[in-house]
Amino acid sequence: MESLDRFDVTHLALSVDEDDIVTVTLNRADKRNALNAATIEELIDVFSNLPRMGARAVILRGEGTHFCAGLDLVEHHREDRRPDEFMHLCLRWHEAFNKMEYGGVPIIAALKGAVVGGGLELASSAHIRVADQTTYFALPEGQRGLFTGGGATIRVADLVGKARMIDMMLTGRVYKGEEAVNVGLAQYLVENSEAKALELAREAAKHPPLTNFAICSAISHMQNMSALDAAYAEAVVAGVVNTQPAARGRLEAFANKTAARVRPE
Ligand code: 1HE
Repeated sequence: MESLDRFDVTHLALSVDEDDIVTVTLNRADKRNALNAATIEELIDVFSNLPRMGARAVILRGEGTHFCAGLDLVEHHREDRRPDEFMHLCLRWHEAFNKMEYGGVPIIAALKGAVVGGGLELASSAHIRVADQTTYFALPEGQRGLFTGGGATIRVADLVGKARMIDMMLTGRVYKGEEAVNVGLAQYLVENSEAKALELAREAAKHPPLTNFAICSAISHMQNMSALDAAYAEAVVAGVVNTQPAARGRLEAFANKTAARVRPE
């Protein structure tokens, strides 16, 4: 893939491995990776460009012991923003997170420690969430006198349902461990979330990019449509993806009985 040198980042750290799997690290450990306005701009830049630069999958992680403490509350306090200023800031958050969710490249969030407030909004924009035993999820906006502004009303409500989200916001309820998996906040609970995220990324990266593009954009788009339009859009996407040259060899292998069969472990 293209070199990552083109990115001018200070709050994020970027690296790529030999399989074109990119690791995006939230790099403000001393601030528990709180999301200031500058970090959001870096996320927009990175996730607007990574898909067309040839990234096959992305691991999203945090430096230090916490994934992300959400909105930079100190910056927000210092800036003393007007309503219109904060609204515009939220639109930048949405820009970043929409680039992630709809960008067409699998993003796997390797979680640990706090995944709270805007940190949960960020994590819920990834396609897969992997938690470890230290990971906990919360929406502490209520206790800060705030409201979610980075898409939680859409994505967190999608993951856990409206009633649980309202409970999290009204009562400060914290989810962790198996319970977090059971309510849909994470898909995996493991000893080492970063190792597992990399394993999952390698698995996903074996697919043709066009197939992953469909999985990591079309499903989200279709959820925004009526069932009738979604069915039509699905047929169009499948028309393109399911006839791609990259699928032919795989179909031939199945027909020749050389391809792996689908079996439980
Ligand atoms: C921060 C932030 C932050 C830490 N903004 N600076 N999110 C929250 O309500 C969560 C707020 N944070 C915490 O509850 C705790 O910091 C943690 C549980 C995440 C970590 O605790 P701990 O004991 O490891 O760290 P700490 O001592 O609290 O903080 C260490 C430093 O990180 C300290 O800075 P320092 O300069 O005094 O060393 C903290 O100020 C800084 N820090 N979290 C700014 N969030 C689009 S709307 C979204 C709305 C929301 O996200 S609201 C939820 C906000």
